[in-house]
Amino acid sequence: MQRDTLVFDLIRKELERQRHGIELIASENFTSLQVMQAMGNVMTNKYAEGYPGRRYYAGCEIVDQTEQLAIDRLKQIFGVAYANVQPHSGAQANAAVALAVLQPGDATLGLDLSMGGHLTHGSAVNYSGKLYQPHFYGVTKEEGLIDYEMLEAQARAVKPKLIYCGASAYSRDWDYARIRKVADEVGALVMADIAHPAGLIAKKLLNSPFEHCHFVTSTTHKTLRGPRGGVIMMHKDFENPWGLKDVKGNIRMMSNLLDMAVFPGIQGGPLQHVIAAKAVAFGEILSDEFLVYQQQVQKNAQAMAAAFVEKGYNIISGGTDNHLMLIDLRNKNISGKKAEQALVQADITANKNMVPFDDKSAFVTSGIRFGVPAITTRGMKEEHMQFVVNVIDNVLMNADDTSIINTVRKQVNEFMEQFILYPEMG
Ligand code: DSN
Repeated sequence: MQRDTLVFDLIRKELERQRHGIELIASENFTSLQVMQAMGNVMTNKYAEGYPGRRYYAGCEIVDQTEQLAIDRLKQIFGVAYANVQPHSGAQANAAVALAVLQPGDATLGLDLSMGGHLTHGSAVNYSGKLYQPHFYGVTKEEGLIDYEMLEAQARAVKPKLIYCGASAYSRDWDYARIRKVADEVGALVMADIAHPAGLIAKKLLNSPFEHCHFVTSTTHKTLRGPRGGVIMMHKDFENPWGLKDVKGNIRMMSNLLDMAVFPGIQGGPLQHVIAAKAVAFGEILSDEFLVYQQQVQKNAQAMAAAFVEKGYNIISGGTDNHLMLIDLRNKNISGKKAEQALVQADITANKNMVPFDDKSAFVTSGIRFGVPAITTRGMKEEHMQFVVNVIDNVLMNADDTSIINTVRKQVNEFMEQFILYPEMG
């Protein structure tokens, strides 16, 4: 077969793009070389429907070992009794929990997407809003903090079967214990989606959801710095509250219902090459080096937030506890859309984002979200955050001036040369 130079040339160009730019999309990161190498392997050729030791195909002895290793390492990272490493993405992990827990039409309660929540927590355009009956809580207008009183009032009013917590654009920590309290009161189960802050939670730099939430889901490619994918965990297994029984008449455990929800519920053959890469990433997360990385993520986010505040930017909630911040650009007279477009011209990538109580649509938005996991992996420290904020500010304040933006792009490209990405790739 002839080498497909067309595609490999594009892959090379993407490497160059990643090398030259400042990557501030809060949900992105750069895997280690060994995580990437583990992903491109012969396990992609293997069908392995089922779970280690109980597959529907022959020849799974080796992939059983990588999947078991991934499960064991993930359990060790978070100190949990149950882990499923097969979800192809965070959205799949969340869909599996919903399938295991809910019946069509059941009420759910999650953080509103426009307030920092996630599509899979009940958005009208997602299965979670179409199959189930979604209700929402928000953040307070004054402080931009989770409105726990609203959450509690909504829970008492709508009696959800499942309460979602976790967000994709919220820079503060969560009070999981408080959510569990009201969940118990109204008979709801709680799912924490920690896709964004999972790496910080893994190293105990943020509150742990595990003892308070029945289910915890995550992606593996954000702060966890692994390959693209999802996982589901439970601190401890428990009998399903609906009395569902197996063929022997035993009440099914939630672990069994979750496994069945992933396969055969919503997925077929697991991506065993990605699971091998997850195992490698989980090994890295167990190291002390990963603690140092996460501590740096937190320090960089705080330094960046302080530099933005200094320049008069309005950060929702006033700062950050984690790896990201959401900025309301209205006092700077530029929309999120225009800011995103201007920044990308300067090789700075970030995403427009609705802010709480936004008066603009999701396509335009009043806000922009910045995250530091990727630039921290590149090797940036607190002292580099001032440069990053200066170039962003220069672009946003001169968004229509092509010549200034071109000058900033050159400064960005030159600056990034000191943070070498994948030197082994030549
Ligand atoms: N797309 C992810 C993010 O950017 O936060 C969430 O799924």
